[in-house]
Amino acid sequence: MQTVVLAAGKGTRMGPLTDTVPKPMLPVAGKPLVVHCLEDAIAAGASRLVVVVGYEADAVREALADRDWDVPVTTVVQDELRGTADAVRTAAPELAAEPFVVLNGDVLYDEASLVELYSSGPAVGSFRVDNPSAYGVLRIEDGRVRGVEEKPENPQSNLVNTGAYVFPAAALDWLAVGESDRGERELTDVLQRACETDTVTAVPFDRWLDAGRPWELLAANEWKLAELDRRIDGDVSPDAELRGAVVVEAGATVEPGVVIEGPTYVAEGAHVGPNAYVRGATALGPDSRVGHAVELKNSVVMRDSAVPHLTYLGDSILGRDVNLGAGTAVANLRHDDSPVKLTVKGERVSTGRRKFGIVCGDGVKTGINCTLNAGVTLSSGARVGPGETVLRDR
Ligand code: TTP
Repeated sequence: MQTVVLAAGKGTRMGPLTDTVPKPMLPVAGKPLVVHCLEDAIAAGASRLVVVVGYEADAVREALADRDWDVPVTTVVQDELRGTADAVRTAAPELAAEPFVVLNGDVLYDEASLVELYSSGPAVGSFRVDNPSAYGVLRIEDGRVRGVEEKPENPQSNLVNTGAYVFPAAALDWLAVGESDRGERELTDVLQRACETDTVTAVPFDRWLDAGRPWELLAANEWKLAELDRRIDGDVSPDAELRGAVVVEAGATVEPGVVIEGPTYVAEGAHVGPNAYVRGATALGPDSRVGHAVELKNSVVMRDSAVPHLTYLGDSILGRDVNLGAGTAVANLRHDDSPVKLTVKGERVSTGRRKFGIVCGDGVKTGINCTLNAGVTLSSGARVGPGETVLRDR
């Protein structure tokens, strides 16, 4: 079935990681997030893909053009982020007058459920959550979806909208919806019309992850790293030990004395060791560096970043071109054991994780012997002086 993938958003909640890199391009187990979405859609039955790009459009377009796809993939540019219905409207000239699927490009869906969606008539993917009030909740009566209520105080069910839809061909004429209360043209208004004219079913998803905030990027990496098969194409010293599902890409180097536990992904050009301890689930980006006496665990280190000596880094995300000075220590656990909080658009929000370290935007540099507290975000380009203890964002 023809498929529209929405990937134009700015990803402000993912800041500072999206200061220069669009969210669809953030790395998940060695591939951009949106590439997982496209690959899964093709595996599930997408016959052609139209990807709507907007924020930092060229980066997404180039990354998609660089790959070989089994089905035609085109991109269209949404010049202003007017909402999800407007995004699909931008793609409409590329679509045939046939039913179509819409997927959010920043969401991971489980494969079997996606296959089920592709074999359905008009449908919306649903996912069961404990806190439905934080989502769009599906209103279901007599087995039919009747609509979506955004963040209701008294949710009628705990089945939420996954942002995965099958629309009838007629929906191509319904995309010019008015603005919602939050000033956007929303696809849920198009779904509402489909519910009024067709039988729309809810397709239950076994697994679903909306990668909107930094700890969800970590979760996305955990998900996709866990699916890796061991593959060693790089230059690995016989005196290094690789345990379990470890991928070392061609052009990567692993020096003597290194222990890497899977699931871990080491991209081309990355250099690990000597004498480093890398624990899963970890993704090391292209040309990154992990040096002597570094322990690294459950983290994402993006391209050109370095953790060169004597450092502990756990449950953290480093953007591009970050350098952690020798002796930098990152806390990832509170003494009261409560979930670590992180700042999202100016508000402290629980990550729901007992263990979470730090988020560093691109180009951050820390001096020697710094201590960075759990839940600290360092803005792109931030500097931390030698010996400093950072308890709050900067
Ligand atoms: P959102 O999650 O609403 O927006 P976002 O991804 O930019 O994130 P944030 O709120 O942190 O800024 O978007 C849902 C999906 O729809 C996402 O895949 C981006 C896409 N989208 C568009 O393609 N065009 C649009 O105009 C909007 C609003 C979203």
